[in-house]
Formats: sequence, structure tokens, C-alpha cells
Amino acid sequence: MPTNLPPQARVKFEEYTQAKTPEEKIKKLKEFYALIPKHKGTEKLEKFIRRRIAELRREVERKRTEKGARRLGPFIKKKGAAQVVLLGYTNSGRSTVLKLLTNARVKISPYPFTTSNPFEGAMRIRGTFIQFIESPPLIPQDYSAKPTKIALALARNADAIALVVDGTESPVESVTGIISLLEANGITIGGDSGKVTIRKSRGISSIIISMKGRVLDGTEADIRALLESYGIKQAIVDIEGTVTMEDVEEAIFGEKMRKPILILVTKTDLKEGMEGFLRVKETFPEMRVYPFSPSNPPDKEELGSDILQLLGIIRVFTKPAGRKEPDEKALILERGSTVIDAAGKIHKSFLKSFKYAKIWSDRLPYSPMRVGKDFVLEDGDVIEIRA
Ligand SMILES: Nc1nc2c(ncn2[C@@H]2O[C@H](COP(=O)(O)OP(=O)(O)OP(=O)(O)O)[C@@H](O)[C@H]2O)c(=O)[nH]1
Ligand SMILES: [Mg+2]
Repeated sequence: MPTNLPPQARVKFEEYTQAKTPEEKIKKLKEFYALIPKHKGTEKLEKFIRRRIAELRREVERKRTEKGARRLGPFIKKKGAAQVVLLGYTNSGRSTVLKLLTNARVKISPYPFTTSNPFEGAMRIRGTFIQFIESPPLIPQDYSAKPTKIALALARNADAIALVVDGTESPVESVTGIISLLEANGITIGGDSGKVTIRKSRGISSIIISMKGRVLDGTEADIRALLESYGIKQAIVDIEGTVTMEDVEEAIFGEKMRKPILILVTKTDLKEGMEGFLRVKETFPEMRVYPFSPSNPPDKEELGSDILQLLGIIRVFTKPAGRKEPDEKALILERGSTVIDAAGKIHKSFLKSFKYAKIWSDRLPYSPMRVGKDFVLEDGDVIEIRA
């Protein structure tokens, strides 16, 4: 440890070494981190703290899921581009949603507690599919009940959460109730496709903020101040979609804990249900809310691409040189991926031999367009690599 630490920092480090639980250790480490002076001599220390916090976070997460997995039955292995868990109270229509979106042969009944074990289905969309899981119901009267625990474990493991609420049964209260239950259990939900990326770089002289979205509860000055409080003075901060200051702070530690969420309001074929849907939409303008009924289910392609967008995922269609049509199966990439990222995914050897790529897309002034390796791809692009 560097010898020039201020006394408060030393006290904090002491508290950290005494801490018993990983949660407490994380807290102390964060406080300690904020107290240490940031300069060349403390770089290693900073790195160590960040790595340690990340490890501790994984430990907390592992403990949670392991507990869940051991006691609460099987986990459902991820398949497809994304795993989305359907969460809701009993009789809210989870099975009906699953059946209509995925053709899973699940039992639907007017009686409560029909689904007691997780049930999965795949929703095909262009180039890939999305895996939906019906969780056992959340029990509002008893949140410590076994089905609720299984549901929470599934939610932690999923990429996104779809709340299924009955439009005829106080849907606004259901949404609020479920969200606070999730938050109370350490699952922070995000309203939109927010993503914060912080790249520290010595090559620049200040903090550069690239704002491609918005911060709900802060300004660019707040972001700068937050980064500086952690001793970060040279960095590029990318903000995409809607994020909060907490997401920015999370990104400083290199982790993203937020679960994207969407809301399906069922029984909108009934007048009351439709009224319920409108109330939910009005109450949660930041969220994606869809009306649902068997006679008028959401369009799968649209819902699917909304989910991918929410998760910051894009589909890129590769076309081997000389072939007319691109592959039907999409390459699944993170938003912001470039041509060379895609090339490397197709084949490692392209990383070295890459010459240029051709892109077909309606968004371009003409197609195909010849581009270099740093060209940023978008959902639906067709790409041909020349090496
Ligand atoms: N009118 C109407 N009825 C629906 C709709 N969705 C579900 N239902 C009915 O609501 C009841 C419960 O539906 P399920 O899909 O089994 O509900 P669930 O959430 O899976 O319920 P459990 O698994 O038992 O907890 C059934 O009688 C369905 O037919 C809808 O959009 N409109
Ligand atoms: Mg069910």
C-alpha cells in the first residue's frame, strides 16, 4: 500500500479488512476508494480495488443464484439471442402469453397456480430467436413463498424481465408492487435501453462525454464530477439510451447490474383490461408497455426487435463472397460493434487478413457500400468481408 494515504483512508481500509460479508466489504472498499489520492503511485492500488469489488460482486451474485439453484430446482440454460423471464401474479396470463408468442405447449387454466415449474419457449424472429421463460407466480401476500423465490432466481439469471399484469386487476398497483419486490431483492430495473461505457485513456487530456442518449437524474457536469470523485480525469464516456447516475457509477466499476424491463398488460380484449393498459402506459411513460390479448397479440418481429434494442443487441447478416443471399442465421453482436468485430466473430483469421467489407442496408445512401474495419454496424445490416 502506498505510504502517503490520508488518515481517513487508512481508517476505512482497516474497516474493510474487518468486514465479514462480501456486501459489507464492497461498501467499505467503495468508501476507501473515494478517499485515496489518485496519482501514478496509487494506480496499482486503484486497479486492485476495482478488481476486488468486481470479484466481490460476482461472489454476491453467485451466492444468490447458487442458493436459488440448489434449493429451487433447475435453471434454464440460455438459448438464442436473449432470455426473457415472464413474471407476474397467478392468473395474470403468463401461460397465455408464452403459448401465443412461442407455441410452447403449456397449460392455460382459469384456476390459479397452474404453472408451478418454469416453462420455456422460443419466439422466432428474423435471423434468431428469443427464449421466453414462464416463471412460477409471484405471491403478493407472501413474498417469501417458494414460487416467488424461484421467480426471483429466474429473474436474476435472465437478460430481461417481462412483467405480465392482468389489465382487469389493478395493473398499476401490480407493476409498482412487482418492481419494488425486485428492487428489494437486489434486482434493479431499467426503463430503457441504457448503456454506459467508460474507457479510460491516457491519450486524451480530459473527460469526453459522448451523449447519444440521456441521463435521467443528472447533467454532463454531474458525470464529470462523479468521475473526478473517483479520480478519473481522462476518459471517454459513452451514454446510449436512457440511464441514471447510478448506471454511470456502476460503469466506473466496470459492471452493469440493471435488468431491462417491459410490461405486457393482458386481457385487453375486455373493456376493463384496455382501460387498465391505458392507465399503466400513462403511469409509466418511460417504460415499454404492450397491450395483450389472444385475439390481438403483439407482433413478434416488433416485440423481438424491441427486446434486442432494450438489451443493446444487433443482428448482422453475413454474406460469403460470391453468394447472392446472406445467411439466414444472424450474427448476434453488441450495439456499437464494428466491421472488424463482426469479422473476428466469423473467423479469427479475418482479424489479420481483413481488407475491406461491403455493407448492404436501407439506411445507407447506396448499397453495397465499401467500408473499412471501424465502420459501426446496425441491426439488419448485411455484410460481406473481403480478405
Ligand atoms: N379474456 C382474456 N382472458 C385471458 C387473457 N389472458 C389470459 N386469460 C385467461 O386468464 C386465465 C389465466 O391464464 P393463464 O395464462 O393460465 O395465467 P397464468 O399467469 O399462467 O396463471 P398460473 O400459471 O395459474 O399462475 C385463463 O382462464 C386464461 O384463458 C386475455 O388476454 N384475455
Ligand atoms: Mg401459467
